[in-house]
Amino acid sequence: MNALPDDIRRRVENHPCYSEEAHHHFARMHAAVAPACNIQCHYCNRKYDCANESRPGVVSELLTPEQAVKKTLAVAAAIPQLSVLGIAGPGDPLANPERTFTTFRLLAEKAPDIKLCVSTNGLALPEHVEELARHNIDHVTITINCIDPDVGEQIYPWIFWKHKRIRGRAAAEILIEQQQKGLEMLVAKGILVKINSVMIPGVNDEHLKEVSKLVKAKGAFLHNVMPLIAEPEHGTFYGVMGQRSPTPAELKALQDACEGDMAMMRHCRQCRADAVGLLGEDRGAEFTLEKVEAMELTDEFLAEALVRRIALREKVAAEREAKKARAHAPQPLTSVITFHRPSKSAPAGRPASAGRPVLMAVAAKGGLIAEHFGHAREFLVYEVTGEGAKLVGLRKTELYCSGGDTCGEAVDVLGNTIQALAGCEVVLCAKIGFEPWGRLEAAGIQPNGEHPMEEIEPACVAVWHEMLKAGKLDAAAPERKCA
Ligand code: CLF
Ligand code: SF4
Repeated sequence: MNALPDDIRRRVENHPCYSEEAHHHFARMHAAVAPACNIQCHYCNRKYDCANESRPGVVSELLTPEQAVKKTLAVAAAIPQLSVLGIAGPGDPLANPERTFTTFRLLAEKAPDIKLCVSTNGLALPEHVEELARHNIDHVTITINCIDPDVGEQIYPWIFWKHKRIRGRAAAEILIEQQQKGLEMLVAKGILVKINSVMIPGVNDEHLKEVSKLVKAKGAFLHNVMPLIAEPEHGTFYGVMGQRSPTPAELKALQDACEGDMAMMRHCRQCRADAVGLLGEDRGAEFTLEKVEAMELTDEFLAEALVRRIALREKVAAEREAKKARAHAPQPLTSVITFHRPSKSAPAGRPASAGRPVLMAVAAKGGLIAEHFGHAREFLVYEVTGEGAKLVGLRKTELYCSGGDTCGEAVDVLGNTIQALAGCEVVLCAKIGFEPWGRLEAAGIQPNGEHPMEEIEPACVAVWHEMLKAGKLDAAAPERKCA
């Protein structure tokens, strides 16, 4: 993510979606209280539910506001990293205003330290901006996929507007107008606005560059371009029609192109509307309605939980300060790496940036290289140069190793994991077994287990310098062999 102005950085520093750094330390949960939607998107089918499916619009249980608040308090007691309650569906929160705002009001009474967040398609946004501000909602996401109705009519078959169903271009025109008006009103109120856009190849991919420029000009501070998820089994229009999703390389190219204009979010996990936990680590199954209903949450218990959350936030703040101090401390002459500064270890007469950028995949946990290769469900992808390492994406994988009896069946899953890492030249992890090491090497990806429990960015830069010294960065990135 680009550097944010200080005042905004302070407002988002504990929000796992709005701050890339925060997502290593803080958790969010979604309360699935909003069943109805006032539009139809061609990529949505809210009926489909699979516990392994991570996609907006998907939930296992719909909650009443009271149930949602009890669940949030139970989660906040068990997961002290919880800093945000978001309402993101399964329909549109502002098409269910009563349920949405009742949830926010009840939670603010019981746990005022939890930030409130809402994600909307924007159709009903202008009429609710006042109420959002009244409820102290400081973070609003609007999904904006287009600013041209000709593009919009290919994404939205209809909207429900003023008691009527409106179709085609006219529907897209109204939706776009409402989204833009809502954005302007939120910015005027000082509410932080993030824009989510779904990249749909051949439909709005090129167009999203214009969207990015316009929303930035209007005061949105962060843009999250997400890949379309479309599989026939989801039963969505795009899934059934065979509309393809973008490749990781296409997504990165578009995000890079938009980045010239505004800060880009690169760590989105495209959460379910009932997601719970750190991004990328869904713990929803621990907090089913049945389990939550059986819990007794006394005032004393909740007060102790609040103390734990505050202690954790103070600890994270102190760790971040220490990390910042380390990054700015003078480096010994023998130092091998510097982060975000030119390296003193680059060969004489050659600037540290002489080599080309390298994509490195990292099996991460809590901002460290702390995950075993075989246990990683996702890899963060960094673009690394001599000056620093920048998060540019995320690759989800099936779990390669679940231990015990399944080990013998894991070969194809490993092949899929290697496919998912396409374009990466190095994979850093805490530990890796003999077989995956060999398969990765054969596919042209260098495994590296030499930086366990180290901070990600400095370790990546150190590996980059080793590659530079070994003369591996003189030529273009090698063609990947088949996994
Ligand atoms: Fe939820 Fe969205 Fe708030 Fe986050 S999710 S309402 S801003 S608390 Fe975050 Fe999930 Fe991506 Fe959304 S990772 S899908 S951006
Ligand atoms: Fe589905 Fe959200 Fe689109 Fe409504 S706005 S149709 S819930 S993706």
